[in-house]
Parts: sequence; C-alpha cells; structure tokens
Amino acid sequence: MYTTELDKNRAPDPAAPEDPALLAAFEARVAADEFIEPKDWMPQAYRRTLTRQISQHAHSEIVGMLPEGNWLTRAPSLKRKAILLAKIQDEGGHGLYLYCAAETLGTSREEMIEALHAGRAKYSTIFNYPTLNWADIGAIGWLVDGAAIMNQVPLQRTSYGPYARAMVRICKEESFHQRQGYDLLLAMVRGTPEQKAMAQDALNRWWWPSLMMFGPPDDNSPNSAQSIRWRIKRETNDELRQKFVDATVPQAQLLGLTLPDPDLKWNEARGSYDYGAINWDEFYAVVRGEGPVARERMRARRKAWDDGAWVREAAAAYEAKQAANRAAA
Ligand code: BYC
Repeated sequence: MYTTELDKNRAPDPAAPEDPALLAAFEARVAADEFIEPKDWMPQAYRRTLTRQISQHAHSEIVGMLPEGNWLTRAPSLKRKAILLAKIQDEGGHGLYLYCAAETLGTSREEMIEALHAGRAKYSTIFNYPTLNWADIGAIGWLVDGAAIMNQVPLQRTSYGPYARAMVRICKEESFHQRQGYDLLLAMVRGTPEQKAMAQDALNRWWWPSLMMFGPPDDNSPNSAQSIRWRIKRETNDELRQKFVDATVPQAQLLGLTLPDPDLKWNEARGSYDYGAINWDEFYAVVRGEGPVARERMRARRKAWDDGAWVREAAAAYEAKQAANRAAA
C-alpha cells in the first residue's frame, strides 16, 4: 500500500554474527563519506539504530502537529492561519518522508506506528508541553524549529542515503518555519505591553525544553559514540546545544526579550555563551512519558489512527482491485 519497497527477507537474522570482511568494507565506505543505500550490506546494529532514530524522528514530526493544530481555529488573522496551516502540513509531509526512509531498513510503517501507540517508541520530549497562548506558536517556530534545524543540518550528510536526502528538503522547510515563528514574535513584541508579556511568558516556558531537545549530555548519551563513528550523527548533543544557544541569544536580544537563565553569560575565552544547569530529572521524566500533556498527545494520535481506518481500508481495497485487473489483463 505504501510507496517504499519493503522486503522483509532482505533483513538478515539479527542473531547471526557479522562477516568481518563485509564489516571492514562497510566501515571503509562510511569512513570515505560514501552513502550507504538500502540494498547495501550493513551491520545489524547500524540498521537497528537508524531505524530507531529515523522512526523517532518521524513520530516527532507527526506528534509535533498536535500542539500547533490546537491553535488553527484561534489564529488571529487569515494570514497567520494560512501560514500555520502550511507549516503543519509540512510537518505531516516530513513524517511521511521519514517513515518511508525508515521502511527501506525493513520495518513497516504499521509496525512503527504500532510501537508509538503502544508506548514502546519515543518521540521528542518537546511535544509533551502544552501550548497555552498564541505566542507559544511563535516560540515553537523560533525555538523548536530553530533547534530542529541546528540538529538536522548535519543530518543532511548522515551516512544513510535515504535519511540524508529526506533531510535536505526538510531543512529547507524548517527554515521557513523558524522564520515565521520569529516574525510572529516580532509582531507581538512590537504590539501592546500585554502582547509583549505573552511573548516573554512563552519564551520562559519553551526555553529550557528546547535545550533538552538535543538529548542528554554527551557523557550520558549511550548512542552517541557509535552513531558518530558510523557518521549517522555528525556532531554531539552538547556541541549542537551550544551552537543553538550561541545563535539564539542575539535573536532574543533583538526581540527585546530576556532568556530565563540568570547564569547565561558570554565566555570570552571559549568564544561561546555559558548557560545554567539543565533540569535533567525533568527531561528523563518526560522521556518516560510523564510530560505535562503526554497522555493527551497519545490519545489524540490513537484516535486519529482509528478514525482514519476507513481510508486505509479503502486504499487497500482499491490496490487489490487494481492488482486483480492487472492480473486479468
Ligand atoms: N526526546 O544516546 P542519546 C521537529 C532519547 S521534530 C525524547 O543521546 P541519540 C518539529 C534517545 O532516543 C524534530 N527522547 O540518543 C516537528 C535515547 O533513547 P533510545 C525531532 C530523547 O539518538 C513539529 C536516549 O534518550 N528531531 O523538528 O544518539 C513541529 C539517549 O539519548 C530525546 C529528531 O528526531 C528527546 N529530546 O540522540 C516543530 C532528530 N533526546 O532511543 C518541529 C533526529 C534523547 O536509546 N534525532 N532521547 O531508547 C537525533 O538527532 C537523535 O536521535 C537525538 C538523540 C539527538 C534526538
């Protein structure tokens, strides 16, 4: 039913030992910055970690539509509504490219979605926070999409071809998302004192969760070392987090807003901003599914899946009919 070829027989037995010659050839190709393609030989652990990361990424895009979707009917003007609608549709598209990329590794989209709905698969912690006022839509675009771009630009050169190619288009669209968020906040800080206060309130609530999007600190990131070695990740969680802080501080200054971190200060020696301690207990609690609106998000996803059953059934019936016609011809 889906567009991507899925050949379950291609995936070798996960328990089988890797052939050292094949492994050495694979490592050499990765070290030479060649793309690995779906039909190429790859170690089981590479296939597993990529399926994990790409499917989590896809789930994040799809769940990420929910906090913004809440505001579609309350957008303050036709222009803002059209922009928000376009952004949410882009995110649906990103989810679909990414599910397709993950399917090329031998796991079906249905299996990935089932894992999400059963609570076995992760998605970004950021989407377990509520959108309380209109300025939150600006803060999501500016900070959440801004963090996503920082993380995803290096993924355009990730070693797995289908993931890298999906990221090229996704990054272009994320840039528009980030710009629209910043533009929205710029309009609000130039508005009434109440509007500026709403923007500050949104920044206060979204800043720390945005820093958590980059994942645990490097010394507590179990997947990083291998993913960097296999050039799946090109930069570490802390390196990307630092780049994001450095890029965002001047943008906040231009908005006339204050980042909610009393320890934030320029470090001349490092040529970077120092920032305060991140609440990792909160991060891990949200990863465990204890985020403020985690249950609501999963309820909404399961309902969308159940409500869409008739579309899947109709598409499958149509496909079966076409196949029967082809066989009869
Ligand atoms: N949230 O060893 P680590 C978007 C998990 S959506 C939840 O550092 P890794 C957008 C991690 O999975 C953009 N879980 O892992 C959409 C691992 O657990 P498992 C989403 C997290 O993979 C709509 C464990 O913690 N972007 O842009 O090396 C509207 C240890 O972590 C998080 C992506 O998905 C988290 N924040 O590095 C607006 C980017 N962080 O899997 C915007 C692609 C960590 O071992 N993903 N964990 O059970 C990545 O780049 C990497 O997977 C991460 C984590 C940097 C996120």
